[in-house]
Amino acid sequence: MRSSNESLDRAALRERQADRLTKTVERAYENVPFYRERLEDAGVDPSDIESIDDITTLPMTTKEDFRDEYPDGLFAVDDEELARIHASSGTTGKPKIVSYTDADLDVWGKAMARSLAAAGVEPGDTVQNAYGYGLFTGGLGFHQGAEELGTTVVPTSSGGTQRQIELAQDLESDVLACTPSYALYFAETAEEMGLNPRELPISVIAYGAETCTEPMREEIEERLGATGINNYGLSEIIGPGVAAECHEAQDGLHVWEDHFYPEVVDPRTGEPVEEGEEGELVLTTLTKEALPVLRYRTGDLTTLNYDECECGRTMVRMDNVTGRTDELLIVRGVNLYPSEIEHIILDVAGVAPHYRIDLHKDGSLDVMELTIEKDEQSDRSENELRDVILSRLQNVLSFTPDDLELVEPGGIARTEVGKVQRVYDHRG
Ligand code: DLL
Repeated sequence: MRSSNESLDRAALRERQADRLTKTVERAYENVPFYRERLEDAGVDPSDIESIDDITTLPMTTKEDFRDEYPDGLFAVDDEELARIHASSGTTGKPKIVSYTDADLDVWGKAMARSLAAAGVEPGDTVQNAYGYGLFTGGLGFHQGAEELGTTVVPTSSGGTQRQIELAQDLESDVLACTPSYALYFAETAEEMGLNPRELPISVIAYGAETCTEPMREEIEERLGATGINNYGLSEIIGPGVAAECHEAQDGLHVWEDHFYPEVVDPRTGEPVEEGEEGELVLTTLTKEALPVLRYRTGDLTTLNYDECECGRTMVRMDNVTGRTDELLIVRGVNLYPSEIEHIILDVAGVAPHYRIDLHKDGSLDVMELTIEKDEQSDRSENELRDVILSRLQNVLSFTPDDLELVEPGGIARTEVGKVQRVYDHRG
């Protein structure tokens, strides 16, 4: 099930984007003092926008701007027009408050319904929604989309995993919506209950909200006997429903760019990169009323791919997020992203996709400890595993940790809800 908007020819799409961008800039200029000042400083008048390429003349918005304008300095409507508030908390400071009018909720529901349809979910299916309900956009975002598509939603929220597994069996849930780490936890819990997770009725896992590498997807698909589909989004832009993979290709996430316009820039300079190069994703809302956002620096690293997709959708695809600009670890001067380390670990037979990185100081020297869980089924010796991992890290990243610890399956603490923390930086 796909709407014609998803396969518009690109010239028509660009026209629609330009028209919507002009309206968004007008709205921001007229209703948000923050944007009026920024646009004036940049010497841009909303009437200057003639094509979508003019977007590069607009000022950028950052996480700090959300914090500085807390709670509602970026809102473009009066309180009476607001229909919902969500919030996204970071590791420091105040949460980012985001808001929606009725029309925004409608766009969100439709964008999420598109995402679920792209995953192969059909009206009449049963969607067990294990994203957290509350201020987090995951729960209610998926909920609305699943209703909009005409499925039956089971709003389990996160946690209570044994009960969730029983419900999935009894209600014959076709789809499990959750973070990738929860999908694996779900499989492990089912195994502990003496069940074979592959025999559960679930055939689609709509995962998202945190990075999931290809080997981790394979593991989720293998253990649960289901198709894993990646969903991307962020509260500042709308929540989940910004981009989603199609089940036909499972090769990049179609950005719903009639509503959210993507650019990729060099994170150091903010200048657009060449087509096909990796950089920081920058998003502009094209239809939001309550919270129009111009050129938001997401901090997420990815690549855009304009090649035709086998599914027939014309909307650009973003690659899996490979890391975050603010996740860069500089260890003894070497630049490392946790995702690069994860990629290597996941490729080694005999270890599980569970790891943690601890960073300490020894005097002025950085020290890194890497802890990895062994796989239950592995018959490789610890020494052999250690040699393979260390040599791969050295070959690929020219870096090895000071200490590598292999622990028994289940040896690394699991979170039952939310996003997993992989990096513990104790360097202060
Ligand atoms: O995580 C929205 C969401 C909910 C997306 C459910 C998908 C599914 P926030 O809490 O605001 O919103 O966090 C947004 O999470 O900037 C990324 O760094 C990360 N993120 C979200 N989806 C993915 C993904 C939701 N598929 C931040 N892959 C974003 C990698 C993701 N990272």
